[in-house]
Amino acid sequence: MNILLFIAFTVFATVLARCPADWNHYNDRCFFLSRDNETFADALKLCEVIGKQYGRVATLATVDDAGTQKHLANLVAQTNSVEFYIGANDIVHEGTWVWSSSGQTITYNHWGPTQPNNRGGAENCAAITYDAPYGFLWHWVDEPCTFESTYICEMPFAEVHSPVVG
Ligand SMILES: [Ca+2]
Ligand SMILES: [Ca+2]
Repeated sequence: MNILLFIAFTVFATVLARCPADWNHYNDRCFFLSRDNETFADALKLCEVIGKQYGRVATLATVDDAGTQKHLANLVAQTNSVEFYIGANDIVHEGTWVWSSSGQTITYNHWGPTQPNNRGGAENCAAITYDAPYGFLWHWVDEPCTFESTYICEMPFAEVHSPVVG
């Protein structure tokens, strides 16, 4: 490869490989905490819209290991909100929890006491919540997807596109 072209591409890729100012970087992803309260469907849609502003595919947060759970718990603990939607949901098949990002069945989980309990037969969306008297220390809760809550978006830290010229 032409060395100048290589340098130009490297610079270009580097520019893309970072999180916007109000996003938080953790491993291979950027996270964004909303201040607005939305239904699960609207939260998901808004994440996608926000991501497009940066040319990336954003969705609700995929909390797929203990490290990510701990990192996000520390982040949300600095806000005034006690509940944030994440991407886990069992909308398609009751009891089969999948991530909105990939459609893959969840493997890691951090459910709070007696969760998920699908109360009233109508709890298909997951949030992380703080309710110490009930044992929720940013544990997961399933709740109606129509509940309006703050939410966590995620998008890739680096997404390499072909340079667009002109
Ligand atoms: Ca359910
Ligand atoms: Ca529940």
